[in-house]
Amino acid sequence: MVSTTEIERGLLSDNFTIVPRLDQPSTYKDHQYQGSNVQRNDDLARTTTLYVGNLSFYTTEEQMYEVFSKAGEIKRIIMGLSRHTKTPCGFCFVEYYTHEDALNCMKYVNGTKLDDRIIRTDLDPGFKEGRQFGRGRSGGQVRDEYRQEYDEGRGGWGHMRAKQ
Ligand code: GTA
Repeated sequence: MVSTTEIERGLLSDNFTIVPRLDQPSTYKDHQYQGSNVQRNDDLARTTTLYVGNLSFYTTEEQMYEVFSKAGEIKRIIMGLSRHTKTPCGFCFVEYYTHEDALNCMKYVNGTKLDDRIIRTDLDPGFKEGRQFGRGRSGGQVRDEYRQEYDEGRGGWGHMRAKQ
């Protein structure tokens, strides 16, 4: 049974599936991460960094500060940029000062709406220079290469669909 609170907090995606276990890291693994699985789990258990996805290309750093400071004091925000144009491409990394604040963000900010989009946060083992750039062929995120639906906030059609 879906509660009103879940709908109000934006925990439901457009097709009404409940986003599961919002306070847990996803199964995402960065294929460029250099350490072992043990090291990665250790990093995640202490991390102060979150990856934030499903952002509109038009959402500003100022808006992010406003939303993410609800979970704790922010150390820095690193905007995700197109490798080619160096313009925002729909993700960012948020660093807090404490692990507890990062966990609070997973609990209370993950799944809420920003610019009418449900944002997804994921605990991240830590930012390294270069990770701020999209890895898709078009310069943006890989997921936007394969996207089949039109998404106005993320540049319209996915790159491969646009080429068809
Ligand atoms: N902590 O969930 C995440 C996450 N994501 C999605 C990206 N990053 C993340 N970090 C955390 N959690 O620093 C980070 C990356 C990098 C930056 C940009 O954001 O570590 P990217 O999105 O451009 O590239 O990264 P990434 O992450 O290397 O892409 P990946 O994992 O290959 O693919 C993303 C999605 O694209 C897949 O889940 C899938 O839905 C789709 N996809 C990929 N390949 C295919 C394919 N062949 N066919 C169909 N769909 C595909």
